[in-house]
Amino acid sequence: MGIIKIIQGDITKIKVDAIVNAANTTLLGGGGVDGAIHKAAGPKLLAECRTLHGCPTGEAKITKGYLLPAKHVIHTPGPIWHGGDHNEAQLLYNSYLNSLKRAAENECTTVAFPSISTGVYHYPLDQAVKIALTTIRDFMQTDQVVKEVVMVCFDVTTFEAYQRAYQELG
Ligand code: AR6
Repeated sequence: MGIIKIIQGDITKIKVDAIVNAANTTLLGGGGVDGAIHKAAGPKLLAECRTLHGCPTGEAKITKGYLLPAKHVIHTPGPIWHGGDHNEAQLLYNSYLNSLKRAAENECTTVAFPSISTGVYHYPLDQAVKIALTTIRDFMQTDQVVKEVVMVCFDVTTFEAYQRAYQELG
């Protein structure tokens, strides 16, 4: 059984086995955390991403971390919020679960996540936070590889939402 930590910070600065990127289905970069990760990792990350030929929403693909302190980047496109009746909850669950599966397959014991889909993709924060924390907790209850997951919240509103939900989780 691993531990979950919640911090406020910049995921590009975190030294873990894998950081997760809230990507889009092209895997060719964008704004937000995706842009920050590509900028910090350098152009070799984009070159490797080009070989992956995109990724469906909710799936996850792994690359090296290049100039990042993290050894790997796990890229997952979360769902775009379309009101809640377009399978968004299942797809967000899939993004967390498949990212954790990629981490475990690649012997990553420490993993850092951003708050997937709650930026440009407009997933309601309080709903996304519950899915994130329960999926991570449930995965670590049975998985033997992933020992520590850090939720890296960029802004204080996101940080407080994760802290609140974490306390409610018990
Ligand atoms: N470290 C940690 N979290 C960050 C950082 C950072 N350096 N920068 C931003 N965030 P978003 P999405 C937070 O929009 O909603 C991209 O263009 C941010 O404050 O990055 O999944 C992709 O290419 C927010 O809390 O991702 C896609 O097209 C969270 O990360 C699209 O955005 C997610 O915000 C994906 O949208």
